[in-house]
Amino acid sequence: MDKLKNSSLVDTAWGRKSTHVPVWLMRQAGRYLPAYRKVREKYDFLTMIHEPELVAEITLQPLREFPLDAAILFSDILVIPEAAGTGLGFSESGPYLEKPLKVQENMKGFLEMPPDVVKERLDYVYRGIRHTKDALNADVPLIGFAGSPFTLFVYMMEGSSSKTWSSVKTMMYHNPAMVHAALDKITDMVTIYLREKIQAGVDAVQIFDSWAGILSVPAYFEFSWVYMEKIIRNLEKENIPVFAFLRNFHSNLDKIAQSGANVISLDWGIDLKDARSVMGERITLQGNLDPGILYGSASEISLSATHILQNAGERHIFNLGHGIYPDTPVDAVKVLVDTVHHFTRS
Ligand code: 1CP
Repeated sequence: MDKLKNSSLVDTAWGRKSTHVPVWLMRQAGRYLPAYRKVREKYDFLTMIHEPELVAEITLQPLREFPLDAAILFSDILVIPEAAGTGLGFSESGPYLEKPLKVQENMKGFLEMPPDVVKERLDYVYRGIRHTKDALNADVPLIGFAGSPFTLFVYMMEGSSSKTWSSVKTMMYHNPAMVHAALDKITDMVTIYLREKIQAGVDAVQIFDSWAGILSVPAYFEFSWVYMEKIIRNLEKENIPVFAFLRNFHSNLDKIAQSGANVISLDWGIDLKDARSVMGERITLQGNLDPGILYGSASEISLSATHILQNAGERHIFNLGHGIYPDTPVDAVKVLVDTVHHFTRS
């Protein structure tokens, strides 16, 4: 495994000068790519994330199409719940957990579980990382990731996406002590998991708080952000950049900027100029193109991307505000990556 050579992504994350604005895309490995769909015809999703050779292959696919500045490991945030005994299935409408924690006995079993089950049971992920690093050019960093404790808790309680999140909210507002006990356990699991991923070779980690936006502002700080901060602190000594992605949460960004994360990734609900003005210059911002703009014309894509590039400030990693949609035209992604790479600040 070669050591990572000069990377614009890692440099920008640490606030060092870089020759260009780095760009990668959330869900860059996925269904919009014909090469992905071809593999997917042969294997189901769960087999694909469990097989290290397939993980490496799919992680590399988008880099063969576009000169992206990072690879993100092909995997899923739901591997932690699976390792914690919830079971993981995949249907037409997406992934689901077979034994959600809203069932009392399942919660009891979970709270008694040692957090280091994520070491052995997720060995296939760490093997996938080693395979991928062997196949990846030495100048392209590999991003590892996990779901935030709250986002994982939401899936673990409900079993799948929900409109009202009634199981989660009922427990939050009736038995907050139990919610905090579960969040503490997930925080320990995520910490151990990310340390193992770093050990296996990832060059940066992103924590996905995809369900941040379902909470009120005070509830967000009580049930999610404290645990994000704890993980960020736990990873301080690892000496690799930590990214935090918050979906649909744009409040108290001055406080969010103080967490110790190197990079805060935001969705398109806020202009990065506004985010920058409250967060200051000493943090890297990532984002935040509406993935729906990739349905637009080449000139619209360039114009929208340039607006973001001009407003984000020096410390900026270009990305979408959330994952790329499965029916995105491949040519639109080419236009986007080219626009970012040709941009020079005036
Ligand atoms: O082929 C298929 O049908 C599978 C689709 C798919 C893919 C390609 C899923 C199911 N997961 C993934 C890969 C994935 N998931 C990656 C790979 C690396 C990359 O970005 O290229 C990553 C980082 C994730 C992370 C993930 N999974 C998140 C956090 C990011 C986000 O989108 O907010 C979440 C919430 C999940 C759960 C999940 N897995 C898959 C789906 C469709 C979902 C969403 C379920 C739902 O809430 O309805």
